[in-house]
Amino acid sequence: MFSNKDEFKKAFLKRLETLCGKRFEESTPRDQYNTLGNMVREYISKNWIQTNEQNRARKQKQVYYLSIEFLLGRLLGSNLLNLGIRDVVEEGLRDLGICLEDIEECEADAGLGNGGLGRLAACFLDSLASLDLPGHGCGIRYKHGLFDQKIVDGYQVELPEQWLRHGNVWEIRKEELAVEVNFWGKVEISQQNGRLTFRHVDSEKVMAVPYDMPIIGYHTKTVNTLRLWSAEPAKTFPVHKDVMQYKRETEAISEFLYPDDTHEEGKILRLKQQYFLVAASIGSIVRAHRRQHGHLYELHKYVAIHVNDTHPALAIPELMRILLDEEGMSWEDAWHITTNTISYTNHTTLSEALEKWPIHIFQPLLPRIYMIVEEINERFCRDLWNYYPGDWKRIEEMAIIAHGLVKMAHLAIVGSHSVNGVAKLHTEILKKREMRLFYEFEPQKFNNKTNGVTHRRWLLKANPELSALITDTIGGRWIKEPQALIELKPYASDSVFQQALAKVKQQRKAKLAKLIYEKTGIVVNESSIFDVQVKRLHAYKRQLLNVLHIMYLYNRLKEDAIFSIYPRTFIFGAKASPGYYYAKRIIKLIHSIAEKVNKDKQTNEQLKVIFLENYRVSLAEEIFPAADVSEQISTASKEASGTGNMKFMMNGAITLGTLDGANVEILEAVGEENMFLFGLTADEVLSYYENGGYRSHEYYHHDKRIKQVVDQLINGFFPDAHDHFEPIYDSLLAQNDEYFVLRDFAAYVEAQEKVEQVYQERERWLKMSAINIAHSGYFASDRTVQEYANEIWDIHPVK
Ligand code: NBG
Repeated sequence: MFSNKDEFKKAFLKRLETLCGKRFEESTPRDQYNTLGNMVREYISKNWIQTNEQNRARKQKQVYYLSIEFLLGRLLGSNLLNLGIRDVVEEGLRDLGICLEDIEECEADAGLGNGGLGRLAACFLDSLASLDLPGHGCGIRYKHGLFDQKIVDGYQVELPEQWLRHGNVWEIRKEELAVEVNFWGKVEISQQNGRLTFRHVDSEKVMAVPYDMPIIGYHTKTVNTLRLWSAEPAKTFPVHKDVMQYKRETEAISEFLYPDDTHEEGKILRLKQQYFLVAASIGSIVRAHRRQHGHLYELHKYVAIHVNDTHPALAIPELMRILLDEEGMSWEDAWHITTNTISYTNHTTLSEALEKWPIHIFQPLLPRIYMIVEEINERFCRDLWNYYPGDWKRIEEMAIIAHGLVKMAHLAIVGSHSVNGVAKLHTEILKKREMRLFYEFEPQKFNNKTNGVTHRRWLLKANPELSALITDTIGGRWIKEPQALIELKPYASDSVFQQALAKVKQQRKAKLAKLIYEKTGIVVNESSIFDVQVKRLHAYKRQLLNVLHIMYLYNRLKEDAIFSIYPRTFIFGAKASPGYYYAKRIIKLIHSIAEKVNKDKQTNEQLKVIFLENYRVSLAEEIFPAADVSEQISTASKEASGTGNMKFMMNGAITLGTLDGANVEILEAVGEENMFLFGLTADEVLSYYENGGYRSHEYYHHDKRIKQVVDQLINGFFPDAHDHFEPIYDSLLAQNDEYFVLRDFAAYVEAQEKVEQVYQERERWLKMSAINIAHSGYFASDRTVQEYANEIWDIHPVK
């Protein structure tokens, strides 16, 4: 479409006039953003159509990644980058007096996810397209993504997010491809030719309308599709219902993203969302397949359906329903096809996150689906009985339906051919504990796929300064093959490289410092250690441990005249689920300590605490490149993988962490001397949980530092907090500190002292940093997705 900047400028100006109906001189940055977005979409439309046609023509096996969340962030920058036109566009715009980064700022983050799980789905889409793999996303087009966070007097306030307010240039509404989804009603059973037939009647219909977004691969012609479904009233309104109420209830299905990834809500609207996603996605997958093949007997040879956590696990009974009721297949055939089509990833072992639906909610809403789940359960229990005759206890524990509940994880395991965890340690915990009985029954299903992140967004786009240095040093092969980053290793001790690395880090710290000043009015010392913890706020992630350590440092600086520290800036970013009161108090605590430390003339040269409001993908892209220290301090065994740890590593930050999730594999990659490890191991934690033996009181009484900081939570040290931190105090003492914060405190302080010491040994630190970058290629999602493609989905690149 344009091969140089002059062509681009011409096309841009022309497009702007036709699209916005005004001259360039009168255009706003948003007009310019929209123009550019439209140009990109137009630019890729041919490849998009061709990708689809080619997949059809070659009857290529495709994967559909079903996920209730896709945390995409902004798309303009990454699309320009993947298309290889970012530089031309940037230069052309500069000629016109426009800064590309300013235009990018006009784009709202597509925040259709909570955290790790949703962002992983977005990284996978980028990798699928970039590897020319035929793989598409299916999700929900929430009108409001994850809430916007405002901090008022140190407290979190949630505002509805409005990403669609100015429209979405990337989507195309495809009304003609709408799918009808049925809720409520009843099942009519009749006999036909000696066969039972089932009809779902008197249902309430909802129209699922797809909005397709192109997923553009890096320097390739592949353009895959993310199909997001929006809920609308069906053509025929239900007769028995008030029209306005029907409209409201229907639209509510795709109105909001549930803002919690670690708690199962058990709300009917959530179940509606799940079935809506599944029925719409499978409806359209099956329609396309039928059109091509005429029948569904070989579906599993052409289609893989991946269930991202249990939220879309109803894909199993829904596919069974179609094969049984619409295609008239036998149960055995339908089950063979279904289980060979579907695969499932588990993303957490937190028991409070495991979905269990009460029958009294499930059955009336989805009567036919419930019948099928019952039948799956009955047949499964019969198999178990044959395998473990008489072992009632085991069968009861493994049943899909038990004690009035439908257990979604059990359904997902039984109905799929592959079950995977997201890091080695996590998968081992699934096999040995959480899913032990299922592993014993069908060990061949279980496998590990260690997470990864797209280095294109998290390094190439987020950190052009470091990317340029890497390419100058080892050439550009790493961009297509991230594992080639290992070629940096010989340069880790090279002083010229180290100086250059130090320089780019400094640039990005200065940039973040500027942003911090703009957002908070606080001036941070650009040569202090940037020590960062950004992630959702959750007790198991232990932001509290970080805060207690800051309080300890503050106390010592105040009380010990000869104590001093290397200047440090502690940076936090975290949203708390709106109903998670404990987490919200931790946010307040971070603000209270920040207030004290930042205002105290005696300490604020050495210590600063920053909370960056409204942490999200676009903000993360500014933070990772500027970090020196990556805080990954969850209670061992609790963090399934973590993916922030990988983004930090890629940007040369050093991990300060526990042996949890993928930290274990980062350690395997870089070695102990290139990380700061501390704390209980997963085995130790799990053994405490099983056998008892931990008394947090002992740590409180025996360590003066601990006693002091814990007491400060309630003794008036934070005058603005009143009794607000009492629940935190109680969690540590009265409730025996479920997450071992006090147990790991001393080890954490020691590890932090080591951080400070090593940071001052500049060459050593820079070497560590370089080694981390060099080994980060393994944690690129291209590797992860390639493993899924080879070992689970059996899909192959289409060139
Ligand atoms: C999260 C885990 C993270 C993991 C991501 C992606 C959920 C339910 N789980 O540790 O907590 O990195 O999934 O796998 O969001």
